[in-house]
Amino acid sequence: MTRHDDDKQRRLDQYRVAPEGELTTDQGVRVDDTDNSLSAGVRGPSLMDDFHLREKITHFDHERIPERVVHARGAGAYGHFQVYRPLTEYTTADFLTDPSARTPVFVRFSTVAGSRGSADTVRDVRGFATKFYTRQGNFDLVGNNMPVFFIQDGIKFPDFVHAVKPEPHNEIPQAASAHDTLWDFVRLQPETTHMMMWLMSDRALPRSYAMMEGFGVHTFRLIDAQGRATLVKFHWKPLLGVHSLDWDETQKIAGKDPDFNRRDLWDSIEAGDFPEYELGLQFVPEDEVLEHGFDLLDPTKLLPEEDVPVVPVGKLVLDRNPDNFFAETEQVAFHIANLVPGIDITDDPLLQARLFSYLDTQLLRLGGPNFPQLPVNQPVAEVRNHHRDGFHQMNVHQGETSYHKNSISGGCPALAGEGAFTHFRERVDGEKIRKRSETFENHYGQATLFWNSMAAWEKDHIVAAFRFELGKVTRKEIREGVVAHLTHVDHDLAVRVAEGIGVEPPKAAAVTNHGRSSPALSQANGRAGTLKARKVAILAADGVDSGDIAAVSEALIDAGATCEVLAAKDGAIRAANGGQVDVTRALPTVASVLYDAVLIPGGDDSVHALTSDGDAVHFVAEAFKHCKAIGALGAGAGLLERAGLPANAEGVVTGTRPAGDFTETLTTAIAAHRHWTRDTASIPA
Ligand code: HDE
Repeated sequence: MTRHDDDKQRRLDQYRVAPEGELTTDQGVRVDDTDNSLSAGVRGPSLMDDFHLREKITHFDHERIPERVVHARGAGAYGHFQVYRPLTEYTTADFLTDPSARTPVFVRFSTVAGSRGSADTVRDVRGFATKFYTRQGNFDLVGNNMPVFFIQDGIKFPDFVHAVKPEPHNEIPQAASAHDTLWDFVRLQPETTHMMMWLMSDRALPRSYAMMEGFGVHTFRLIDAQGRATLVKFHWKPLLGVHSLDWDETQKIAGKDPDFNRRDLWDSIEAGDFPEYELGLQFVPEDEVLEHGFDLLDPTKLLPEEDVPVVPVGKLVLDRNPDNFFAETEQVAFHIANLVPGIDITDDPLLQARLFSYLDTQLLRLGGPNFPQLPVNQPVAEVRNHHRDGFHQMNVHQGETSYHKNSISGGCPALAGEGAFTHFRERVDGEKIRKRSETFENHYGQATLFWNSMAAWEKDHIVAAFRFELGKVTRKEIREGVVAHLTHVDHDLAVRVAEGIGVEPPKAAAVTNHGRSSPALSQANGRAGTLKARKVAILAADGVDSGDIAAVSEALIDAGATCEVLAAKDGAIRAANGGQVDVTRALPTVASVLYDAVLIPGGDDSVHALTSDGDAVHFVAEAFKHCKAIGALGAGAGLLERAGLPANAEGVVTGTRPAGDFTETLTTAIAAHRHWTRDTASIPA
């Protein structure tokens, strides 16, 4: 609280007239009716005298602020970060050198292309922006869930964003990259190829924000107490592992629950299943900037973990939902130039343009230069400077001086001494020139690396994604142009894509595949899954074996899952033993795409009813199509049969007793996330 806040509080307490909790105008005048306008007679015209009506409507008219030009759709959460050990050999940043410091953070996840009201599960990059409220000031790590970017130089950003956003003549399509202008951009801009491989991969369809990685993308610098720099790449590694949705599923979720990822984040935090990530760093000596087969200043390249390990240095926990979406998640203002002593930038030309853009965009979006005073943007470190006035100034500055140097206020605020932010002392010289560095060439090598690193099912998904996206492109020459790029990535990839989109498959490879791979890039090699944050649907009807439900759900809940009993109608159903089972949700209000797994308990009458319920049959068939674990006990197998599903397929678990083997096998099958190898949608080679 500032002195001004204290004074205000005292004034209010002293003179308080409206008993607490009563409705007032913005001027503090008590209001006794906010449902009926002041009018001349009960059926007469409304009157200008009604200052409450006018104030209420005027405020409402001005409720919206411009949405972010990119990353408009987002969800945020508070939490904390703690470093494992002092990283003093690399940096002076307090939050990275003091393991006892629990640094508060605010994280905003987002999609890039869609408008604020668009669906969460579209094919897109996800933003992963973290504001660390450190004792030395705010540090913002404004990253994405993919380690590379579409372009190398920030001057191309407006071109790229115009191409990916809905087309300007009819504003179609919303939050989708499957359209002519994006792919026209791609085919004329070979540097996008690597990122397009990521965008066509399952990384663009995260199961939840808690199950995706984050990356700083650019190379940054850590600066030690002697002013020496180490190049660094930032990574967030989710403790739940990296898992994705099925493409067909994402499109259906977009209709069934457009807030799917946002809701998951909110619900997980409310349930105490806090999303957790490790911060991982890749350290590279300053003089090795060109020693890893590419230029570390080029943001279209990644540093394979097999070449330079990602060292886990600390943990991020998201444990508190915001109180008000607008005040916090919408008004949070990230800026890549929010740096603290011990962390600095590099000359990556994409990063350099961002240094300008983020401050500029906040001035428009948040209406003036005082947005750092908004509660979500305020540092925990004290702010003292000569910035004054401007729109929405919240501070009542005291005293006569607002300039440096002054003698009237004793020279305050004084210049900071040791420990102040100092820019890395870097030698810079060169001709004034507009030219891409030759070290930024080779736009295909790492796209090939990514392709080579994928499991067979991941490759299938990438091919299917290219076919879907290019299949929506109306101009054949654009399709051909993209296939021509893909021939530089991998011949087989180019042929498979071409065959699906009516383009002549290339006869010969443009280049020989270099054969290198980076196993860490494949989700197949990721951290083993758990049941934490998994949702299991239990399909039931009158006559269900309540013992099956109780025993299996207890085991699954113990392992971290949430279980919901779904029946044709809400309320309760009758159990086979005469008891009652509470229904969590009515089947028609949900869909299998909103769950990770399905359990069909036994009970002849229950299963009989389910087999004649189209919703239930579709539910289990769709869960199978999306490669989810399905468990069926006793008569429950009858529903599998009715849906025409093989009871012996991978991830399908049947049994007679809700114990031992059955429960364990089902738990393992759910923890595996999906059984992609049984993917019925996989396309012909
Ligand atoms: Fe951003 N970006 N960006 N960006 N970006 C914005 O800032 C921009 C880039 C990223 O949740 C905007 O406050 C330019 C790379 C995230 O509030 C804007 C360039 C990466 C978020 C902007 C880039 C990002 C933004 C829109 C090329 C990954 C959401 C509203 C030079 C490393 C932050 C805003 C949030 C938001 C500009 C490239 C990530 C317009 C000019 C590369 C996660 O300032």
